[in-house]
Amino acid sequence: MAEASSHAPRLEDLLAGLPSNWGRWGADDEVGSLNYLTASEVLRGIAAVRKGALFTLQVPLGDPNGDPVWPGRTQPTRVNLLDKGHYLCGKAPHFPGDSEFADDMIIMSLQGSTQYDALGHAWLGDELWNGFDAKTTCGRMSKASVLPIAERGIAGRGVLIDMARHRGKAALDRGETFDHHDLEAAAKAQGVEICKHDILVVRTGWIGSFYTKPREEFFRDYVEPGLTFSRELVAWFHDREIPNLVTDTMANEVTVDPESGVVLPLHIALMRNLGVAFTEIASLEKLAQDCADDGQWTFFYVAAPLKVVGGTGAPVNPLAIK
Ligand code: UVW
Repeated sequence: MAEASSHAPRLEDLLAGLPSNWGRWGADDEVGSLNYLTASEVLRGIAAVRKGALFTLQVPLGDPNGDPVWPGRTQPTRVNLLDKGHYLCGKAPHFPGDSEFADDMIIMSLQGSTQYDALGHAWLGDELWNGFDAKTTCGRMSKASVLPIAERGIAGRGVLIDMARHRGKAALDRGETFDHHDLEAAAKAQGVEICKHDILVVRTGWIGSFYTKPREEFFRDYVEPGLTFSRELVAWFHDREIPNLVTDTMANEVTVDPESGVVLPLHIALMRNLGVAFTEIASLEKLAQDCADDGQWTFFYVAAPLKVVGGTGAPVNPLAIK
């Protein structure tokens, strides 16, 4: 994976003077911009449902052919603990009535599938979201873990911006960037508006390409396409009060900001400072095709990651209901 240039500015300098939501929902808040998703926003989401079509947005987990996992993180490993073979070998428990069972377990990075990041997953200096001490991450996250997000759940109006389709590509290229102007232009071309408090779902085609490209090619010198940092982009997210950013990439932003050379600055500017919830590795191909077919780019988005105590993130299978 590409690393930050030695000439890259310090993030603290790059982000100086930009908006922050720390304290906005109280000193103890651990769910950040999800607070924008009030009951009326849930009803606005439900009002987007037109035909009752369901789309599940998680990628398959534990695929024997490999999962799209950030380089350096381990592939999910699912292991059978009990199956018919155990019964054939006489190594399975016998239950009165003779019923038989299969059991298994999975070992995985909590960021190793479609997932919600905890707001405390990325920090700067000694502080995470809302000013919590970075030492609260030691051992397990005792502040701004994924648990409060999981306890809360997420529901609202989702809007899909298909950046790949807008640029006439199956998938954006390695390192290809876009910003809020591009999001607005794509929305206009799609005939949809990105409204205040919308759950912003952006398709790049990148995770889709994992399933069509040779794996060595997909992972070579790993650099993802994605949103790119600018001060105006951060202000745009702040003004629109975007609660949740969902993309079909592993990190929701271009891996290395081409202007500054900083790695993943939006994890700090949006997640840590504004409290925007990040949902990554979403599977958007079927939803995007349906939206292109019927011209309806909005839907009821609903999700709840697993309630992992102290987790830095947790797998999720969001639903888009049109
Ligand atoms: C990285 O940490 C690289 O990305 P994510 O937000 O998936 O955890």
